[in-house]
Amino acid sequence: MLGGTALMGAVPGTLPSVQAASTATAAFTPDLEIELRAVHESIPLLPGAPTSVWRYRGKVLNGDAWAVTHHPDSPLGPVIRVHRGMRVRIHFINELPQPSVVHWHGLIVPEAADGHPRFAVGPGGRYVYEFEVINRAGTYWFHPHPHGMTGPQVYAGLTGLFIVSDDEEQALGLPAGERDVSLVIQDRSFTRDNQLQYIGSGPGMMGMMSSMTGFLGDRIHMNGRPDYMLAAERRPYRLRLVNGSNSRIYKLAWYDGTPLTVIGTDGGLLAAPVSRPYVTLAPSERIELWVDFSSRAAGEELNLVSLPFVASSGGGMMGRGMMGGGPAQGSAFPVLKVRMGQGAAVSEKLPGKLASIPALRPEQAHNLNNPRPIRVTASGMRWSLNGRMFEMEGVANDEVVRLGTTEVWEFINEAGMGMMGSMPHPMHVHGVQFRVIDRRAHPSAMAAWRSVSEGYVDEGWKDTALVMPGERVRVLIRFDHYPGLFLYHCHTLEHEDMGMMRNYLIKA
Ligand SMILES: [Cu+2]
Repeated sequence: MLGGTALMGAVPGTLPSVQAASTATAAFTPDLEIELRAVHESIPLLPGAPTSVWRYRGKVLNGDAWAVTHHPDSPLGPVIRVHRGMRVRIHFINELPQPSVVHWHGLIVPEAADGHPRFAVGPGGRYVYEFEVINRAGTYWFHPHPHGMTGPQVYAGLTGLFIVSDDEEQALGLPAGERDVSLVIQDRSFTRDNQLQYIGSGPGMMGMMSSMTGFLGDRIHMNGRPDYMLAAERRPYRLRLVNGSNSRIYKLAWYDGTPLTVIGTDGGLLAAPVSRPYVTLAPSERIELWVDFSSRAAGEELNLVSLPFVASSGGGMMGRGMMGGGPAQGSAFPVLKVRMGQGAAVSEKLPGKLASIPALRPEQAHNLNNPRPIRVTASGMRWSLNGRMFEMEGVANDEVVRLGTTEVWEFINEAGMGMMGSMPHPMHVHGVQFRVIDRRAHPSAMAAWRSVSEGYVDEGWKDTALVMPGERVRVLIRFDHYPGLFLYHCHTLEHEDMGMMRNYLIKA
């Protein structure tokens, strides 16, 4: 049921033996203990019949009750809030009719707690996650990661946030409480009887298309709701934007052209704020904005939109939005409405320096002049990496890194699929936060690249880098925490489910 466990291409004798954790460890003393259930529920989302969803329900067993909150009337999972240094134990209970496992996206946790698909538990199964929060303050999230079923499970509603704070961040006095708003952006399509419509990768023409382009819905949900509106005071806000969509990339901008002030990326706050005309946000990426609503008029309405962009090079058949009937990748549409309140305007200053970012220089890499290539390839009608598909425990000789070393990896997106041309692929690496060194676009793909590149925010720590058609992205990664078998993959969930994922081994 969980796929093969063949050791094809494995490095003999190097696979670590990891005890799948079904019970708590006596030696681990948690500061926060949570129960997290994946359940089936019916929720009223649209007028008429309720919508059947799968969702996470969280509950604090031991620790501060404020650490877990739920969005009202939403299928979105809980927001878990922790402080850096806390030790967390999470009891996952799978009440779904199929296997699942939880990945803590962006968090650096031990191998057994990372949500590798080989640790998926079946219906009724349990898994205990134990880890210390060593990440910087930032916006992280969690979602299922069972092999071949991540796309449909996330789409059904299984998504939650994991927000980390730390002393340095709290000393900044950034907007807090009601003015610290997390926003999960997802696209969805519905059947006529209000049920979520999903075309996963599978047999037939539609399945084949979905496995190539990824699933694209026809309406935007914010924090799980189709009708979300942010009622804001005329004061500065901290907006944490999370792209929780299966495949859709957003090019986010204020409709009136106001530039965006970016203060954070996947791995936390930037050293200093940066300004962008728009931000490009691929599946699983996060961007934190500081938005000053104090200059807005009482009652004014603001619109955050996704601007059009060129999503493919080559034939460009993917431009037609065949999947789910939704607008094509790169189409324009409204994303979020913000309405100003009637209260008095209050201005605040954004600090010019936000965080001290640990130095990581390309010269520290042992392979600066010989980057490890991660090449997007097409194997038949499926996307693959370096010509290989996912193998549950398979890891090749060139997928082994040494604990304590720094490397340059180069994501290379030059392959096309005939009429489909080539496509954007957001590349995610588990077990690390990395820095983007540079990006280069092939002359034949400049139209696509130029249509999004001003929205890249590479100044901070990342765990996912969008690689556009014809683009090469070099990233700098230090493997300095936990040894073990971790994943790297495309975060277009239909690509990942079809095998655009590989293990890599951090060898102690
Ligand atoms: Cu992909």
